[in-house]
Amino acid sequence: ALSMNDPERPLPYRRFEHATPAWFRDAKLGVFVHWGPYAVPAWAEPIGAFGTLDDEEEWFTHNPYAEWYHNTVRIDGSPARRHHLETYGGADYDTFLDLWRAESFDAGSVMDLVAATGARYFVPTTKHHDGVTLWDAPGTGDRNTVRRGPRRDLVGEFSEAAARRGIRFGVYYSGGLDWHVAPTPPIVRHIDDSVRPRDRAYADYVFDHVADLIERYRPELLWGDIEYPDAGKAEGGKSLVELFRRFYAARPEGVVNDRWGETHWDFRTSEYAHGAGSEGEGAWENCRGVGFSFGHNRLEDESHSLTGPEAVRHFLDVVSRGGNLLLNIGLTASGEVAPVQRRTLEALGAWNRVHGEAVFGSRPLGADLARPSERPWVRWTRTAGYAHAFVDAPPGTPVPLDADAGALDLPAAGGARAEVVDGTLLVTPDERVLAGPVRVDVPLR
Ligand code: FUL
Repeated sequence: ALSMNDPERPLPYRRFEHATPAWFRDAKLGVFVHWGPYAVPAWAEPIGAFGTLDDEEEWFTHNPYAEWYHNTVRIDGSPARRHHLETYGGADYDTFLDLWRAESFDAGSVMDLVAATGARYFVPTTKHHDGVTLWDAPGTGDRNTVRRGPRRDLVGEFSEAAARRGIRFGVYYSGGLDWHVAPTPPIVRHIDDSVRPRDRAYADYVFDHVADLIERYRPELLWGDIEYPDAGKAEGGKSLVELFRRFYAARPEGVVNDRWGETHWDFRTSEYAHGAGSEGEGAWENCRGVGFSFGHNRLEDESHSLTGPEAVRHFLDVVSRGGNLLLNIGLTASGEVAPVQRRTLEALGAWNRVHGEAVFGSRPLGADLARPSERPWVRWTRTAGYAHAFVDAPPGTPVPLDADAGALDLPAAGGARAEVVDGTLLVTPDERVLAGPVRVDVPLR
């Protein structure tokens, strides 16, 4: 995640001519799921949000990403290592694959929650850095969830549940790191080429996996992570270019993210605060967990997690800047959504049911028309004929809107208590029906 697209490096593969389909820009919200054997220990130090801590060694030694457990416990002197020794006697990582039972998992009820948020797409991990596949992937022998642990095709169950609800289905796949196929020392400082398997055999293995995902589940998003193995970068044979060809042949309206290396992408990505604010002009997506981890972390509570109103504000901030939010939940080993994460998704969904019409399918409002502000908190979107201001301020505070009164018909604004003083709209958000920002619709002149 740390050094994904370095513009200084040469472009090793042919660029694809594929315009980002409109549905992706309209979609605004997706739900991400991280689920794997790491949900059994479910242990990481909730030290903070990615992109807000400068010291990389500090990050990896105290990694708040619970899905990195297998890496963190191998770092000398890490608290996770101590925890692993004390709690599991230093057991082999694959013990967690067998202990993972998914006994309460019902893809339908997870997807009901996803649908209730208003999300238009859903992306589960199909193989994370531990290399465990959530379907019976070619070449994995019995090291997958069909043959061991849950003994179920989890990718298949997710994809069917999504299809039944009209939610687009995507797949996360870690091509860059696979700690099983190519055991490497733990990552302590940063992710660079030396920690990734790059050989032909691994490139073919990854190709067969992604080709199988495309064929079996017909995903509409390919969400790669930490690059593509280098031996498969050049055109010819089992290459990334061939995978993209197959993907777009199956799904002409599909999208791929920007983490397959320096290649074609339909959208760029940022993660928590990392890369946030510099996503650029094209389509992009910010991902983050409700808490500080993607994988379920039993050490996380409300204090580490977005509340409903915070999730709404983050969502609006992203959308007002032209992006999508891919909001992650980590399932517990039994297959449930932890109450703190469920509450946040439900609150976001409740807010979206009332205000989603000004968010989904919207576009950013030009800075020439109106400006966002932090204090009071104001963000803007635009739909046909309207600018929409979202305002979060203590009840009773007048909120001046920094907008161009020539282009926006402020006196005709509605949706909250609003009055025009000296050409500026004063909003008084005194009616808190819902937790979260209030909305003011301002007609465009
Ligand atoms: C990163 C990974 O290292 C994290 O574990 C997580 O999967 C995130 C979405 O991408 O690069």
